Amino acid sequence: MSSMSDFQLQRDFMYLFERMSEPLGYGIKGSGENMVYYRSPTMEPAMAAATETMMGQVQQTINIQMPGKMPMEELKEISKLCPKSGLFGHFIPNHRKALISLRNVLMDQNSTSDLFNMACFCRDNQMVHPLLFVNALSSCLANRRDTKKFSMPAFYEVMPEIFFSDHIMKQAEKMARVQDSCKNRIMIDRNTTGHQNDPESRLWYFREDIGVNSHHFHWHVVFPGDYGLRNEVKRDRRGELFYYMHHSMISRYDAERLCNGLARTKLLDFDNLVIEEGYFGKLYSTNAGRHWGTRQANTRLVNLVGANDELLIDIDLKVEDLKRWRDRILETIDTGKVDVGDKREQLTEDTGIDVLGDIIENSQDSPHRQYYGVDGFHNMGHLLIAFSHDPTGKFREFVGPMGDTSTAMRDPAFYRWHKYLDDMFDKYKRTLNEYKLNEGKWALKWDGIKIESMKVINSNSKFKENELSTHWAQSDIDLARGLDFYRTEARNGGPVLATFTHLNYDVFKYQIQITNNSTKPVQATVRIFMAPRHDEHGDPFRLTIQRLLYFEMDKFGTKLKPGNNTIERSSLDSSVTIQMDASFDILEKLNRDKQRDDFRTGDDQSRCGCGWPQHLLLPRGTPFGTQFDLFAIVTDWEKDAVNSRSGPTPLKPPCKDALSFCGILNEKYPDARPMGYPFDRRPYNNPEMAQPTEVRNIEEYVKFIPNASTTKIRIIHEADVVKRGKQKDNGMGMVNEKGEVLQTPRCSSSSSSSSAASGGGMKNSSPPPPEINANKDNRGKKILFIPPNRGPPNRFQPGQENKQWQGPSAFYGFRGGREPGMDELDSDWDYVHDNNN
Ligand SMILES: [Cu+2]
Repeated sequence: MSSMSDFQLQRDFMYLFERMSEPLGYGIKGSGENMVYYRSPTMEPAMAAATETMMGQVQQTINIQMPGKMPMEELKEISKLCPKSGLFGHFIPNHRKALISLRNVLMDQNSTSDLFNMACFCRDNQMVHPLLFVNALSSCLANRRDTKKFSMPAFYEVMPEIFFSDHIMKQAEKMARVQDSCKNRIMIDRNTTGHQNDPESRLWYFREDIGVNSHHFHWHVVFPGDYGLRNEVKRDRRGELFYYMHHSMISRYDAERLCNGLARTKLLDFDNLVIEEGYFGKLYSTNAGRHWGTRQANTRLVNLVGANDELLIDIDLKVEDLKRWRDRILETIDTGKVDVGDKREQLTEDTGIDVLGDIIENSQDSPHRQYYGVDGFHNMGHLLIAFSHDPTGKFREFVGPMGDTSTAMRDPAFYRWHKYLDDMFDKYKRTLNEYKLNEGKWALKWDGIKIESMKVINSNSKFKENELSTHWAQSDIDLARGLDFYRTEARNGGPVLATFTHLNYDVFKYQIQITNNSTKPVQATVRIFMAPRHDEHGDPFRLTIQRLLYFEMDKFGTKLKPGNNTIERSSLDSSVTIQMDASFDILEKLNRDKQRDDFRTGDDQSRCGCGWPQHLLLPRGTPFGTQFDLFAIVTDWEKDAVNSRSGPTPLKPPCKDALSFCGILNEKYPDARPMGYPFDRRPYNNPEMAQPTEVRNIEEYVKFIPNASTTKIRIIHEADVVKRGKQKDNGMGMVNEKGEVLQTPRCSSSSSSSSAASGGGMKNSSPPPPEINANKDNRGKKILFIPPNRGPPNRFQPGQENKQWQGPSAFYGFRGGREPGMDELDSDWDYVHDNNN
């Protein structure tokens, strides 16, 4: 039982993620009216006194108690396994052990307040690595029942140095020392990790997207490979989700590659073991005082034999081990028999993929961990690449980005490795019978239901039907929450804003006409996928190949009345995406509402942040348009429904996760069909052919399935950047409609026309603000902030009570509309598309 109110839960735990290297009692956490002071029993008197001087501003004090039982033995062991002075890597076996151990310490706490006190104690302990702590506590909060209403602040604000390169972080540190009114927005340049002439570096915006990387981090936090047995319920179908979530990343990445004129990802070549792509991430760990490892192009993967290095302790990983585990997994796939220790068991059609996912990741649910790879085939592949720059520890180099879930997707090698794993999963899927038109458990046809037509309508009215569009957009992030020890008196705790560029798309809606020829209303599930139509040579894909490139766009429930039905659904409601993670700032605003009106806090006010980033729902496309095949199939919800507590009218899940990739905490996965249905298996044979012949393409596929449909669409990429159109001074300078800076930030309320770059007009002795990068896009135009995916002008904004538009959604119904609190944040902003250049 939780003794904390929702408000208190959010407030007390949220700031444990702010400025991770500072002790809790040092200074003040939070901002504005949310400022809090953590009063710690172990605080040194001098530090406490220094903090007391700032106490005047603080309205709330949180008292920390010493935990009843100190976990000293565990912490000693943890610090041996994962020294605080190094880097933390999720895939390093010792670090995993440390993570399990710390997570167990936290999960074992009986009450929420015990958990709080223990978390505070561990956080400030000299033996606990900050990133290890973030991993353990967020995983604990995501999985405990009593903390399910807690919303995790955006991970890129908690640990910005994992998302932004060293020179940006250096600028931020300088800016943090400057008085608030004199701060400049830091412009984060695009693509700092590769030369524009290197074709592979075209994909920087995908691989280094903060949403992509925090999605991957978050997924592994929500689905830890080792979850212990304490206080929690096994996540339903987690092995299958491991397969499906990673498979989706690969198909999504391949779509992006094709749009950029690149061939689909090649899988890791196990024979010569050379990684063609190098990677220099420029990520710096303040904690370790070192950079993450880098890798030259054409690096050969060799045995890791760790010397007595602080990181390589106990790593003894041979290439031949990896090959042996691979062979055992492939043999399991070929024979359909899985080794469970003393005997072999048949893989079944229902659970085979789940077991295989557990085996390949080597999660706690693997039927035989020792046999299929002690520390995990998948994990060890990550590690082999992550240490390939210094495999014997000769140069005392640290782990590369492939060693941690929060950084791995930046590295092109990630996709090679996961393509290899995905190919193994597909080998298994190919051993299964194809879905038939009429027979079998998951037959494709649904008699009496017919999709008459399907189209997409772009909210940007300059585009035609079935034309979708993408563009660059810019968003702001507050780096100050992750900057330790840079709080000066002058700074007074204000934000250090940085602007980054990311891909975005114009919101669109699907419009699907469905006839129900029966006499009764029925419940249906609508599944929508998309795939590129042409391969890298410009030839149309055959469906046997293209099926692997279909990525899920949405999946939702709806009711079909007898006769004609028009289903409309916004792209913002997608079951695979979430909006940008909630920043500290947004969470503070939401939490203030909770404090004011405790009764209003429903489940839907909290969010977990697991899901593909909404702004990357669509691949980039090309200026002339890239063709994609959009596909929808309507299936019988009576059969899809899962026999769980949810029942036909599901309970609201505890947070707005992307259900397709994240499921629901403590519930069964809300769709009984295999994940990726129907493209996870070979296509059926064309009934019109005398010889068994698979249908050739998607048009032929839907021809025999009246309840499915396909439409050719184009994705057009506009090189314009969406920018703000209204004059507004938010203390960060004033801009006109063209986005030109009219007025630089005011310094100490003196001359308002002083130049920020020269630092003129400042009365105090703060250092002048550092040189800011040219804040221009490649056309030399000033580009400005919009909140992700909340503009451009949207003709059919969900949430505006247009019921027709929101679409019925009995199944995923709670996803309708936007997050609470977002509307008010939006109201200050206008959005324009600049088309005049
Ligand atoms: Cu992963």
